[in-house]
Amino acid sequence: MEELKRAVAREALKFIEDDMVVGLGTGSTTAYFIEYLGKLIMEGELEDVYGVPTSHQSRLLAIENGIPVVGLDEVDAIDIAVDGADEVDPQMNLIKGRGAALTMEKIIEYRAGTFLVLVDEGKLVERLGQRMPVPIEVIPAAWRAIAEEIEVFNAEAELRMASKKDGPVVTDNGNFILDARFHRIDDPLDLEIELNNIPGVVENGIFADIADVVLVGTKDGVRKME
Ligand code: ABF
Repeated sequence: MEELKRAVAREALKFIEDDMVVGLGTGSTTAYFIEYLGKLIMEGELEDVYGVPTSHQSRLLAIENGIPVVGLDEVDAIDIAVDGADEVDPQMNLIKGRGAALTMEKIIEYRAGTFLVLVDEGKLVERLGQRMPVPIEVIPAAWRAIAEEIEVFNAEAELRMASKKDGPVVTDNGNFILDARFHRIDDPLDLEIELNNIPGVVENGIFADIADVVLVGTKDGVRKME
């Protein structure tokens, strides 16, 4: 599994050129990409490449690996964003957010000229929601009200806990995460919009129709969906 992640991360480097501003995703697959990208920059193979991190985690990792980082408000545009996903359907709609960084990820990836997704073949599904719940970032005070409201969508939502002792997971933005299991997601784009219409919802982990290229690590090599 780790080898598949490394293989897609290596393949992703082919998309990066001098003078690019690169959105840096979160998670274990992207961590390899950040490591390899840092190496190319440090060795002088790539020049004037800047990273825009999607989380504290990816920011620290980028700094550690020698990638100059800038904030979203310091750049005119993002050329490419590279990130993992939890599920990918045949139309390249995604579920993301296991790392609780979905809001910043969506802000950056939506704005990127190219959004490149890195997954292993175990993430491919026929229909979104088949295996993974949809993470929803919510204003803390509203978590219970929103969890109840989500039932209207024929789903059950659970507050994500760090542990019993440490309490709920708190995002980089100071919010909570609800994990919502939907019995069936027929129209990802429609559900993405509907969920964001609930007051108190900051963002949800359905990324419908924004991926441009998906690199899939398989035992027989890296496959490209676009
Ligand atoms: C982040 O990392 C998330 O949006 C997604 O949930 C997760 C994928 O992580 P991994 O590559 O470790 O499976 O991008």
